Order: sequence, then C-alpha cells, then structure tokens
Amino acid sequence: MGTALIVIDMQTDFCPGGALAVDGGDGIVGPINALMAGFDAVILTQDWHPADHASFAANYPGAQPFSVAQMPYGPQVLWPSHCVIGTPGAGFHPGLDRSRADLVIRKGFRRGIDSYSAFFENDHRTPTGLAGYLRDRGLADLAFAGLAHDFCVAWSAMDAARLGFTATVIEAATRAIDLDGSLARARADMRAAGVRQE
Ligand code: VGL
Ligand code: ZN
Repeated sequence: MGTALIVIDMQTDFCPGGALAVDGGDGIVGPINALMAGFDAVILTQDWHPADHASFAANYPGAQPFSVAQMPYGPQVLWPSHCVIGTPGAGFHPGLDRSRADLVIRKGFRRGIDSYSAFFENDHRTPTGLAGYLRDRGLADLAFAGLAHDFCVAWSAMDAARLGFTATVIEAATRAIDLDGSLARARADMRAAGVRQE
C-alpha cells in the first residue's frame, strides 16, 4: 500500500498578506517541505476560482464577507475574493517545494459551486478525479497538510476516510481560519468520520 502526502491549497492568498490570509499560514511551509521525503507520492491542490465565482461576497450586492448564503447544494460561506485564476494570489507560496509534486489538482473552477474538498465539490457528489488517480496508483494511506485546517483540509480528509482511504491530518503542518468555532467542529467531525489527527 502506497503513501501520499496531500498538500492542500498552500497558496499566496491563504498566507499572511493574501486575500484570505490564515494566521501563521506561511509558518507551515518549512514543515511541509520536510515531510515530503517520507511519502511515496506528493500531491498539491490549488484553489482556482473564476472572478465571478458564486462563493465570493463581492458578487452579491451588500453581502458581507464571512456571512453565510443558501446555495442549491446547501449553506455556503461567502468569502473575500481569493485565488482568482491567473492572479499572483492563486500561485503557490514561493517557498513551497513543488519539485516533488506528482500531481497538481485544481478545484473550485466551476462558477456556481465551491469545492473545499480535494475529492468532491461542495455538493458532495461532483468528483474532482483524485480518488481514481490514487486508486490507480495504489496510494491508499493518505496524510493531509496545508490550509485551511477547518475547511479544505478537514473536508478533504473526511471525504478520504468515507471513500475508504486511511486519512491522517498532520496538525503541525496545518493552520485554521477558525470562524465561529469552526476548528473545534471540524476536529469533532473528523474524529466521527474516522480521520486520525496527530
Ligand atoms: C478554502 C475557503 C475558501 C481553504 C478555500 O483552502 O480552506 N477556504 N476557499
Ligand atoms: Zn476558495
């Protein structure tokens, strides 16, 4: 059984100075680079949104960033515009070692639906293709790092566990947005889904 390190959204916009900065986000670049040598494969995800994306507060008159809207697929946080296709903020943190990445998987590129998880869009049904890639390569033991702990890392790890992969979140290599208790909720949800947290 092969092992894979899945590095979630280590992009400029999620690091201090970026459009949706996570506190201490740049502080995990070194630890993530150091982890890479211990895995059979390294996979990077890249949040990749059109400017008119449905998850951006700026696309609704009067909507405040970090408020919650109802979408056809359920509740959705409206975010500051971030990781817009082709902008510097959508690029990887310059310190991240990309040389070991076997695959870069983009997500969130459909205008009408957000995609926190590396496996499914936020409707929990539309696949990104990652599960098939991992199965084809026999990579079944997955570790998750990157940003943000309580959104894209948590949703990815929970989907992995539900799909039958072994899923571990490496706490020393992730940081949270922590919106209204979202980190504590994500930890409890991950525990219930069978995700290891170490
Ligand atoms: C993320 C909010 C919006 C993340 C991405 O990477 O956790 N969070 N888009
Ligand atoms: Zn996003």
